Amino acid sequence: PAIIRRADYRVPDWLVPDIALDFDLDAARTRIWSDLSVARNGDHDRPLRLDGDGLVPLAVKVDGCSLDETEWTLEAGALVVPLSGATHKVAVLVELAPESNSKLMGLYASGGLLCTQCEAEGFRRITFFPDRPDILSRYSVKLTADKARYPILLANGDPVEQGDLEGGRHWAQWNDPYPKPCYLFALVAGDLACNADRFVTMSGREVALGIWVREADLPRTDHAMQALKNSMAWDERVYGREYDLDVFNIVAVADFNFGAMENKGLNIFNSRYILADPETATDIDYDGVEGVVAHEYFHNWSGNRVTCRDWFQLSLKEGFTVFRDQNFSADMGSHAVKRIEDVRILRAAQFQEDSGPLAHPVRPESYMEISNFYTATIYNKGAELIRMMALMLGAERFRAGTDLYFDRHDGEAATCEDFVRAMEEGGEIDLGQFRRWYEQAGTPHVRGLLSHDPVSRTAELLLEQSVPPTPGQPDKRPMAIPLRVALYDPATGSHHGDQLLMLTEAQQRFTFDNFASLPILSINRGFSAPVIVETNRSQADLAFLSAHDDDPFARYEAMQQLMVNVLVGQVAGQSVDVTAVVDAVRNTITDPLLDPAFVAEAIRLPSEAYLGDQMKQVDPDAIHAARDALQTRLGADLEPLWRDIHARTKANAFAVSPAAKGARKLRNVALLYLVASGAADGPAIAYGQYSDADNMTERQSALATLASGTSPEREAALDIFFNRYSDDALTLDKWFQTQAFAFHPDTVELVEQLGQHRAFTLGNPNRVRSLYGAFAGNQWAFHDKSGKGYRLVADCIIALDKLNPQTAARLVPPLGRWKRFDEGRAALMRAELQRILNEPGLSKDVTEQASKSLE
Ligand code: B3K
Ligand code: ZN
Repeated sequence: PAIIRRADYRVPDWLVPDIALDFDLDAARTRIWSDLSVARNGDHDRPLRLDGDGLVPLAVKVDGCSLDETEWTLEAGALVVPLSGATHKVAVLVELAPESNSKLMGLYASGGLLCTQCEAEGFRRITFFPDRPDILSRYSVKLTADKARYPILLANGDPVEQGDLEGGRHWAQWNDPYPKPCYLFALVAGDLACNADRFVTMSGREVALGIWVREADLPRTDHAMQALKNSMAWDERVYGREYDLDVFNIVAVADFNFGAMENKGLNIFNSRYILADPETATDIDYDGVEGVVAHEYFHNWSGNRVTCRDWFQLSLKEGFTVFRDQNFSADMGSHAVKRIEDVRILRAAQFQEDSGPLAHPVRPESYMEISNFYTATIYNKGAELIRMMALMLGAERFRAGTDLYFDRHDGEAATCEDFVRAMEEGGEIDLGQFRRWYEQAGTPHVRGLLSHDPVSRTAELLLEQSVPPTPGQPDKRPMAIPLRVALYDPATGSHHGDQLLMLTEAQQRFTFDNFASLPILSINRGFSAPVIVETNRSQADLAFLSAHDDDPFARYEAMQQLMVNVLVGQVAGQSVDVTAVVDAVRNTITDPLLDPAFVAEAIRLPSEAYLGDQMKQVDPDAIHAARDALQTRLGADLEPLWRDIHARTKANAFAVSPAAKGARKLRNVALLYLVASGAADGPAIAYGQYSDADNMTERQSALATLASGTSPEREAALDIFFNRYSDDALTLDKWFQTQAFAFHPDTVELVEQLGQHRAFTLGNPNRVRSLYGAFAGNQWAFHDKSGKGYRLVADCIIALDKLNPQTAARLVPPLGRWKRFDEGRAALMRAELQRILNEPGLSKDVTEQASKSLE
């Protein structure tokens, strides 16, 4: 497949200021007339080239006259029409069969609905069009369909008119006054019920809000609606940005390749990010709904009003919008806990990506298939870049920068460089060296060595940085790294203030006056930079910080590092002192001043994958054994405390408040330790929690705890869960996921059986991710040294690629981490990648991921 390069960007040959679309909708046969007004862009004689993917033009007209088949050509799917003048009208008729579109890109059917997904390149599967984000057009869309089957007809923008037709058909006309790239086009037709509400913007405009779902799901939409209204108010308050159409609609669909899509005025969501009620949604699900609703809403400005010039600029909208949704969620709940959660995700997904064969810069230089670049690097590392700029600028200048960005580029297709320049000008700061964050892949390593000179009573911090080589980038230059630090005086137990150090050289020294003795280093507070920090801090220093650091992230981090040191030491066969960890956990759970949600985060053991990341070579079995043993030890040593917490956090009635969520989080961790302790009544207590719970958070957590054991309660709870939710696809996903994630000795065999289960299907991406996605994230099971885990995932990739290449490609990266494992495992992983690549007719999506993964 061809490689697309950022350096090859050229302005479009033809612009399309206006497009009128006329859909005659039907699941088996949809006919679409598109009418484009096209304008030659610049002085050239090149023909009009309209991208198409799997389309056949049934009729082509130029300025009202039909062309015969000699007057246009099809080149690599694209319709090429020579034109003589400066402007023309071009009309094309195509026909589609949405019900047989299993890729879920373009126009497809999901559970009786017809809906679309266009980002990144799905519009070319609907009609012939220059499918690139720097072509902005005004859309007018007419939808016609059978009224009984498709009573609701929605598209972007504002509704204009509608009417009935003979033969039980009806139509609706929608116009979107804001020029937009075609990836933001959307339509939905179906039998949908509406949760209707309203919002009055800061300038007094009334907006009709609608969340559209199947009738039966209506009671599960209130949380999403509240999140939407909160988001609208937040963007006005924090960024001064208000909504700009008369209606804002969200539709939930069951079959969706990812989370949701920010189509102008008509967001389309994976139903798992809309539907929530206590019976079926965990607190994590509730937070997911809130965060994704906000994310898609915020795109209205960061993505839609200001869009991307080309797909290499994807992080312009995604990094910034993730940053915005993270801060929104923090404002809705706890800043400390949200930051810990976000860093955990960054480390789990992005750090792994950045250290493997698929590492790429936040602004990539090339791709084969753009769908493969909706990555943790573009999204989460991209958000960290914005966060660093916001930190360096300070709140006021950052706002001046974003105001300038939105005002200067409103209605345009912009670049990452445009954003950085707006930050520089609005924020009056030089970001010259900082731009390397967009260019260089790889997670920077920072070493911090603190020393003390009793004569001058000064402390000196020596900081060294290096960025590891990544594919295509063997040599790296130093980055501009903002590090928040504080030095604790062990005598007083306090520090002299938090400072922002800018590390810009490969090696740099910072001195601090007035220290009678060696202070304790608190570094990268708040996770001010997305880097890996190594220090010469002792276990005692970490224990001190785990009890006293006034930056909650640094406090959490000290605790985690304390645990990492013990576990990594054990895996390496060293004799290590576990009591420091036991003491630190005891201190944390008995500190009455701490937020229970924070406590729950701090006392959780680092994941097996994270522990693997700290080692030269990952030893999945040794890691599992060490972590399991420490969990048992903590469980047993602190057993009365876990019992007490578990009993004390039992609520009388369900609420979604931050306090209630925090209590549940802590209760679930207490249950985990209590069961891990080996106490005879552990499984019975877990089963009791499962049976008594009035909410999914406690029920699912109890199920997960049981699923990792071999008690009789395990089977009982899994059966009850299956029978209770077998009609509810979203909830049944949890049944698959819980088993795929479990630390059970037979997980590989269980996953193999679940892949054959009557309730399993490759047709639904959520179901695939619940089973194989979750399993590939279960380090111990997936990396079973038999290689069976690798084979299961490769089999799934091969089968799924024939239906849905985008979702198949997302399962490839775990197999690409072979360099991190022993030779035996590495050979097995490589063999599976090779087997995938040998498959005839493999998609571009999977080809790119698998071939890069083998390098
Ligand atoms: N912009 C979409 C993602 C589209 C993914 C296409 N493969 C959702 C989001 O980031 O908000
Ligand atoms: Zn997004």
